[in-house]
Order: sequence, then structure tokens, then C-alpha cells
Amino acid sequence: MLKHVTTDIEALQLLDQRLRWLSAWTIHHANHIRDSDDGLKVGGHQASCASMTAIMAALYFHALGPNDRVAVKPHAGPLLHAIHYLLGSQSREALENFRGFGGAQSYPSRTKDKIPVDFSTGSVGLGVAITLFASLVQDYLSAHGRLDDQDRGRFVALIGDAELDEGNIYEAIIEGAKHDVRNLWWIVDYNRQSLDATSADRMFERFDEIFRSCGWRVVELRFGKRLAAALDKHEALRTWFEQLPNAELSALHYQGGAAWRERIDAELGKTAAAFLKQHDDAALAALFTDLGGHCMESLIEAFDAAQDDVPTLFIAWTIKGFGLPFAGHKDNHAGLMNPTQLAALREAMGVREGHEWEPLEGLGDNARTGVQSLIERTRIAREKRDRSFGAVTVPAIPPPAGDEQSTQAAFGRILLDLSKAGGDLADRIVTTSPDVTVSTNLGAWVNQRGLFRRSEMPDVFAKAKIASAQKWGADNRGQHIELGIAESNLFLMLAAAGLSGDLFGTRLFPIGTLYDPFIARGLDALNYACYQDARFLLVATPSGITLGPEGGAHQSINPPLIALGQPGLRHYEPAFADELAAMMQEAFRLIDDPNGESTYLRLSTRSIQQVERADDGWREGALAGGYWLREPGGGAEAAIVAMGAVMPEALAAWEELSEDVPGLGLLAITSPDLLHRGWTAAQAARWAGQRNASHVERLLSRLSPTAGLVTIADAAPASLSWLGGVLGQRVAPLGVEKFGQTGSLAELYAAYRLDGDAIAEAVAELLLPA
Ligand SMILES: Cc1ncc(C[n+]2csc(CCOP(=O)(O)OP(=O)(O)O)c2C)c(N)n1
Ligand SMILES: [Mg+2]
Repeated sequence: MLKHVTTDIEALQLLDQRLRWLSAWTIHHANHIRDSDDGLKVGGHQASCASMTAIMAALYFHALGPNDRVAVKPHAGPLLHAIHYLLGSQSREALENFRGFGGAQSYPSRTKDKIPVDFSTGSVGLGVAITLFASLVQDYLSAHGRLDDQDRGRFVALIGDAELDEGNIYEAIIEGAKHDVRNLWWIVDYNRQSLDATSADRMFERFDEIFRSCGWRVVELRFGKRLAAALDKHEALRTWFEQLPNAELSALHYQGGAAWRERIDAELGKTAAAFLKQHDDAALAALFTDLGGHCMESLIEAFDAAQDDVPTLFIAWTIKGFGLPFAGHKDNHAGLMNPTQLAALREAMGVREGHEWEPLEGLGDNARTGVQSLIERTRIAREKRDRSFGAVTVPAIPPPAGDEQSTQAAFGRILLDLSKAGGDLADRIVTTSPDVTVSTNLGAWVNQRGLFRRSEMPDVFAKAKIASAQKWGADNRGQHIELGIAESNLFLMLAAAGLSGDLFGTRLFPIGTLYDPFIARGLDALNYACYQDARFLLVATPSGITLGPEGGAHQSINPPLIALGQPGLRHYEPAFADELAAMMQEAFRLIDDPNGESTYLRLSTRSIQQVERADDGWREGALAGGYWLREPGGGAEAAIVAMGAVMPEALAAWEELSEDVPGLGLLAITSPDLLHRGWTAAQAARWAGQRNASHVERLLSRLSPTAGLVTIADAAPASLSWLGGVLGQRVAPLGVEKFGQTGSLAELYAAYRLDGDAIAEAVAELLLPA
């Protein structure tokens, strides 16, 4: 007798089962078996996993190649771990410690998980969109001769259907259409359920239209093979089934075969009598749950048919919680099987008690061989890639000459000089901006290095000999990626380009510019970029009320506070061009350093008199967060503490007051963020037995313990007022708490109390006897 040999489809179906079991068990173990000493809910999403086990089995064990990169729907994290467990690249300990300290993370994490995670996910929508920008970065690298063809891959996003409500997805596909992005597969787990309930029916018809109009191919996998065949034979049944609203469909899936029978009988009557006769309840339930996203043959067929580079949206119909007791129930999002239900599932899957963690438990000998062989043939990378750092020696960046300069103009000049000087760093810089390239002073750089487009875009105005300061032709050698006005896309672009070393082994130095207040528009995407440890330089300009008549809605107040609370992002706010040059040099170094981070430069259009420097003594302090621009006298009773664009007011006030206030110092703050970090780090180190004062403690200890500090910044006063807490000195905080008024600088500084008078009054207040 011929021995039955498991086909790949059968092996994939078995892997689908294994993934359903292992993901459910991992979550169950964390919630019901592992000891909990704090009584906190652990959680996990058995239903969200169960809905895409077939999709992920088909992808990872069949469709994906070694260069393909995937953003996995956050709540399917346990499935990704289960896949790597089957591949031998995830440990049992990590699964046993799912959601525990150092264990497999709740949502796939590039930085914390030990398995290769291509993109972190968690905040829905962002993981989807970053794949599009990563694909653009891949095309950029290829066009610049920095990526071999054999290293190119496809970018895949596994998407929850409710995730499709996130607007950032549509911002991304609009941008993608402009850049003709390709090599994207976005696969929607269309289980028609969100967190709270079932999804609205009306939107569904629209998704395919939206994607198609952005140049995507849309492939719908609605019915599995068996269901399609049954419906082909029965037109009335098909019409009835297709018109079932989402909520009804989910409820029927939950209720099972008897409910299907009753409903069909009630609504189709005689027409369906023969059909009902041919199927018992179990057969009815099995048939109607044969949706496209659970049918291995349909999935494989669809993936195999989409091998060109056209961006493709797959809409795979599924049932949330497929195969689990709460399948289809609208409240199943965070639902957990109880121990009895879990035991029933274990039995049904042929898993022996005590053998729950065995990767191929429950498979007979023949099947096991087929499954093992498929696992071995799987082409995806098992190991995390090394991160690529140390690509470039950052050259010294000299400050641009000029007695009067603004930091924004100096930024443009520094980039221009870098471009003209050439070299590896300049060649690896890629700039990007959401339609504010010219107004943030990137123009000269773009004139030099050109706009990037895969296919040439002529500079129509130049061809017509119409005078313009800005060249605007593009080709595939360009180094500036122009984006539409969508700040979320800017941050996702920076995230993707900032992960270029990790994703493609080639370090890029991404620089993004925008107006400071609009950071808030893309804040979650910025946080997302930092969370993944993408490395970039963010240049925010102009900022504050210092932009004067341009003012109004463009004034920014709180970004320094945002930066103060944002891990992975270092805030620098220079007053002078030489500080800026030092900071840019440092920012480039940090991009390419394993222990580095991203940098946020808050700049200004205000042109100010540059200071004379006796030596380079300021530099180290400026890079550490602050330095004495005017040294205080020993044990001085007062200091002016100023940041950024208001430095001329601080200097003038210092000149005026220092005759009357002996020892008055002027402390230039260049990074409240770094000072604060240093302060808390020094405190933590003290408990570990190291007693080194932090930079800010050293700076402030030059003053008397009872000294008063007048802090001033064109930003929320809380950016600096905390300095009083370091050594217990008193503070009079000046800064901006309201915005929206236009006016000349003098008028605004007077109105918001950022001028010399305000500083004098604040100093006086602090020095008055209590
Ligand atoms: C930006 C953001 N908002 C809210 C959440 C909380 N949340 C997690 S999953 C979810 C619904 C997911 O539904 P769907 O995308 O359809 O995934 P499913 O679990 O059904 O596959 C919500 C609202 C989140 N993770 N991110
Ligand atoms: Mg859903």
C-alpha cells in the first residue's frame, strides 16, 4: 500500500492548527498557570490570534522569502512567537514568560524581543504605514547603488480590519501613490470585529475603491473553496449569505450549526430545504466558517498569483476567535478561554496533558515528516540581523561665518557646506519634509543634491527659463524626498529611513524638517519611530512666538516639554550658530552610534548677534545641556538661565543688572532634556554607590544654595522651572503660556513677558527680602 505523503497544503493546514494551539496556550499559560504576585491582569488576545493562523501559516511557511519584512498586527504577537518557536528560533522560556519581564513581548517589539521582529507594532495603523515607507527606502537605496538586487524584498503588513479606520493609513497610501511605491502586500484580517463590537457594514464597500484609486490591486478572499462551491450551486443561498450584515454573521458563527439551520429555514424556506437536508448541524457550521482567510488553498493561490511588484491589498474574510468557543462573539477581543474550555480545545487538538509546549504535539508520524520538511524549507530569516553602526566618521562641522545669524539660516548653510564639501556623510544624508522644504531652509541643499523620484520628473519652470531660486526637477539620484503635508508621514518616513541600517544593512542619515508646532500632528508616529530606535535628525523651525508677525497658529509652546518626556529623542535648542554646528555634528554621530539616539533641534528664524568666544570651553557644556555664558561670581545669589532665541534679551539684562547684582551669572541652556536625564541618572547611580554630581548639579552648585534663578525660554516655562528642584534654589519662571497673537517681536516679548523688563523684575523679586 502506498504510504500517504502529506502535501504542502496539508502540512500548512496542520501548521495552522499548531499555531492556533500554541498561541492560545501561550496566552492561557500567562494568565492561568504562571504565578502572579501582583494580581494584575496579564491579558492577551486569543481571538485576534485565532483569526489569522491560516494567513500567517501561509505567509511564513510558504510565501515569504528571506528579504521580506513584516509588520504583524499587534494582537497577533503570540502567533509570531509561535512561528519562531516552530522554527527553533524562539525559546520555550520566552513563551512561558509571555508578557513577563524579559519574556516574549505583548506586541512584537524590534528592540525587546529576541526573535527577528522587522517592525514593532502596538499603536494600530503605524505598523501598516511604515511598511510603505520602508519600501520607498528600499527603492531609494537601490537607486543609489546601495542595495543589491538579490537583497531586495517585499513589505508585508498584517492588518486588523478595525485598524483600517486609522487615518494615517490613507495619508500613507496617498503619499505612496505619488512615489509609485511597490512590493507591498497589505493583508486585512477581515474578521469584521473591532475591540468594542462588530464593524460597520457600510464602510466595507469603500475600502477597495479607496485603495484602487491609489493604484493598488485589491484581492478579496471572501469564500473558502468549499463554501464557494456550495454557494455556486445555490444562487438563493449565496444572495442570502452575501447580504447578511456583519453583526448577524458574527452572531451566527458564534451560535453554530443549529442557528444556521433555523435562520436559513426561516428565511429561505423551501428553496433551501434540500440543502439543509444534506448537511447536519456540524457540517453547516463547518461550511459557513469556510471563509477565504481560513482556507489554505485560497490563501496560497492568492499569494502565488501576486508575485509581481504591484502593491496589493488582500481582504481575507475571517472569523474572530476561529476554532475557539467564543468565535464570532462580539465581546471576544480580550476574551480568554477558561480552564475547562482550554482543556476541551486541548483534547480536540490531540494535545496530551503535560505535552502542551511540544512543538509538533498531536501530529501522527506521516504528518509530522511533512510538517517538519516544510518547516525546514521555510525561507524566512531565523536570526535577528546585526544592527549596522559605525558606517561613517563624522567630520568636524564648522559653524558658518557671520556676525548676525539665525539658527534656521545657519542650518541651511551648514547643510549646503556639507554638500559642497562632499564625502561619505553627505552622500548618506537623505532629507525629507512635508511641503516645508523651502521655508525650513533646506532649499540650498536640495538645489545641490536634487529631489528623489524613481522616474525622472522634469523641472518645468527651469526648462521654460522662468527665474526661480529653487530647482525642482527630480530623478533617482536625488537625496531629498519631498512629502505632502502630512506630518505623520514625515515621522514614518524618518522611522523607515532611520531603520535603514537595521533593515537593509546600510546606514542613512535622515534629516526631516517641519515647523515646530506641527510636531504634535505626528506625535504618535514620532513616538513610534523612537520606540523602534530609528535614528534621525529632526529639525523643527521656526518655533515659539519668536516668529513674530508670522505668528498666530504657528507659534509653538510645548514641544520642549514633549521632548523632555520622549525617550530616544534628544532635544537641543541652540542660540548661536556655533552651538548649532556642534549639535549637528553630535546628532550625526549619535545616528551612527550603537548607544546613540535621535536628535530634535528646535530652531528659530530670529537673526541674532553671535557671541565672541575666547576658546572652545563652551562646547562640551553646550553638548551636555548647558554652560555659563557669563560666569557667576562665587556663591552668587542670582542667575539668569536662558534658552534659545531669547538669548539677546538675557544678555542685555545681564549687562544691565550685573552692576547692581554682584556675581550675577548667565547660564545658557541648550538641552533641558539632557540636564534632566543627567540629574535623574546621577541620583539612580548614587544608590548604586557612585557619587558623581550630574552636569546640572555642577552648574548650579556654582551659585549660593539660596540663590534665585530667573529662567526664560520661548517655550512653556515648565521647560526650565524644574531647575529649582535640583539644589532647592528658588525660581522665577518666564516663558510662554498662551499663543496665537501676531505682532512685532518687541510687542510680543513685552506682552508675554520675555523682555529685559520682565527679567529685571523677576531678578528683583527673587532678591527682595522675604
Ligand atoms: C492607536 C490605537 N488605538 C487603540 C488601540 C486599542 N486597540 C487595540 S486592538 C483594537 C481593535 C482592533 O480591532 P482589529 O483591528 O479589527 O483587530 P482584530 O483584533 O479584530 O484582529 C483597539 C481599539 C491601539 N492598540 N492603538
Ligand atoms: Mg477585527
